[in-house]
Amino acid sequence: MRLYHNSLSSCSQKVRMVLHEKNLAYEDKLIDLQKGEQFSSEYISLNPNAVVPTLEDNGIVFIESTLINEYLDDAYPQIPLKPEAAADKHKMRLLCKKIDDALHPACGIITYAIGARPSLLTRPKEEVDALIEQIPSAARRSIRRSVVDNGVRAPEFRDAMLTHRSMFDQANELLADNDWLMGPAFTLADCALMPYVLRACHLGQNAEVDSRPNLKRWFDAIQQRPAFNEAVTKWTPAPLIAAFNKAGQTVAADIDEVMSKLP
Ligand SMILES: N[C@@H](CCC(=O)N[C@@H](CS)C(=O)NCC(=O)O)C(=O)O
Repeated sequence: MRLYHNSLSSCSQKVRMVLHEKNLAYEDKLIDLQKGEQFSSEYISLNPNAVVPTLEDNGIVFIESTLINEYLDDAYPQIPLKPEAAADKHKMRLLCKKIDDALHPACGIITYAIGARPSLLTRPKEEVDALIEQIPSAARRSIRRSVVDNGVRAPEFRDAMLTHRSMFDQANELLADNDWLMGPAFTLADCALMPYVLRACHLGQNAEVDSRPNLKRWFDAIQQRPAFNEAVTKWTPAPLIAAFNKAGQTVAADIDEVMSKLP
């Protein structure tokens, strides 16, 4: 099995978490997103969306992190990470779909607006423009431009923060009577949400987690799992996280102002 991934990418963290929870061995190939390695013709022939992760198993290529995790759970069922009942599986998939459809793009926005922007602004504008120009989807290109140009004052930023808040509220409720999102058992849904809670903290938004006690308890518990260390901690570059956190402190007052405005 070979995983094409990036150390900090949320979707890569989510797949690595499942691989380690299931004790599955894999080779890995790092894709440097800041250098634009995702746009190489060799990589695009594996993943036409020019995003990580991509998994190769038995000569077959799998893309889309949620579907990769479903594949892993079906192909390697020894340590199951899905609930048993069909209706519970649907409930889990609905939550994973919401994370993919709403939270993932919102996370890209807050990551670029807070964390990645300061270093992008030190690079020649033509170089950054050329990088953005290669994003295959016009909608994603336009959001990326807006966020790199305007940071937390980009019109997309406020909505992205509100999406995080509403998703974190939903998780906090689900966790009121349960250790894990789908009940007493740890599932793919926990692996799916974890990277976004982690990213909010890396970007200095810890208050979004600390103010939701059930979510905080869940996040503390997931960080104690051996798989978290293998899938996340070992891949997390401390200097970059320190820079993200500092960037979060620098724009804290701007974020407060943007978030306090009426819609
Ligand atoms: N729906 C895709 C999304 C993958 C995705 O957006 N990956 C990001 C990193 S988390 C990426 O590769 N971005 C490349 C870029 O920003 O150019 C999945 O779940 O695999």
